[in-house]
Amino acid sequence: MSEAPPPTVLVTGALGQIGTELVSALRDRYGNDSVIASDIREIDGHPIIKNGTFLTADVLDKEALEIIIDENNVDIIYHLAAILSATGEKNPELCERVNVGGLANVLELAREHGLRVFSPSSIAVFGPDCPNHAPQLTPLNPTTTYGETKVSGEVMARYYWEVHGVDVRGLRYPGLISWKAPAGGGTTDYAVEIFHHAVKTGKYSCFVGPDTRLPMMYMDDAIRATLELMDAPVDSISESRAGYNISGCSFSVTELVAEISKSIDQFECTYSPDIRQEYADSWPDSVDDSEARNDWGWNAEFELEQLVSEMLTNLTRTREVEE
Ligand code: NAD
Ligand code: AKB
Repeated sequence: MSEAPPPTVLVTGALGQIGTELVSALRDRYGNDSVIASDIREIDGHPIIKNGTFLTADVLDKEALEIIIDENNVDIIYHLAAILSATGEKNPELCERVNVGGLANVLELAREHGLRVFSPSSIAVFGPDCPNHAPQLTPLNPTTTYGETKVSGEVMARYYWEVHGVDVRGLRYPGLISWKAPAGGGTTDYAVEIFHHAVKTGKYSCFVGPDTRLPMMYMDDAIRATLELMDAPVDSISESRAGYNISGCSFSVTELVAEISKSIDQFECTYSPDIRQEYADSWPDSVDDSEARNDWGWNAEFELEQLVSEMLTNLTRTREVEE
């Protein structure tokens, strides 16, 4: 018997922090021709544009998305296009429009064309009334517009599953740490920027205070979680399908600095908290991911020590190549 052909996948927001790595992983798995990357912007020389099909598309333009879906017989959408917390709080109207309006277009197209969807949520769904170790099921009262859009996204996704049978799944990603692409306008960006500054100058001025502790995850774990969730049999997926908690590690800035300092002598971190401190303070310290573990076998691999080692090794190597 011949093997089934690979699905055709469309990734929106593909040039962002997650898309840069998720598109590569999907192309490794399904082949370059089966994965269409799209974004509202183009970046000259970006590996995702060089290595496969790339189309510019605004997720607010439903007709343009529909043409891409029709012309390419798309089966699955990984919908990453969004405005993150720090940029979103500066322009809440845009954040609402892109995050909620963009997802509405994707879900409606998925219903009309029988597609599966991955739609990321975030730890930003939680608010100050959530316990420090965030349970899967807890009242969701975020203080940021970004967080509200993520709660709306989970509600919309569940509705499309329950009412229209659209197989849409999502993860409440923690702050993601990676070295291949810059972080895109979020509150947790300090935990990425700190590595670039440590390698380049040995100094970093952090925009949240030393005791700030948040749930974080190395990108390799996040990509694996995404693929594992989408691979899981539909009957293993519970009512948390639109926003599974997943835990990687949890650390304070002081702990992160101490770990970096083990490799970079004299590394100096100073603190100049800004408005992003408030957003960080409204989010939990860590998350309980027992439901993801039980339903589809989730298990993180990267703790703080290994994460720091990977980041410093890779950033030092790419810096040496660039010089
Ligand atoms: P990012 O900001 O790095 O990338 C988002 C991409 O979306 C950008 O390339 C941007 O050009 C594109 N985009 C913005 N508006 C668009 C539009 N109207 N049409 C098409 N493309 C548009 O974000 P990311 O970190 O890759 O995040 C992807 C998803 O994961 C988002 O839903 C985000 O909320 C979620 N998430 C990310 C993190 C994290 O730490 N990176 C954590 C939790 C959740
Ligand atoms: C942000 O800080 O906005 C994102 C997120 C946690 O959703 N990294």
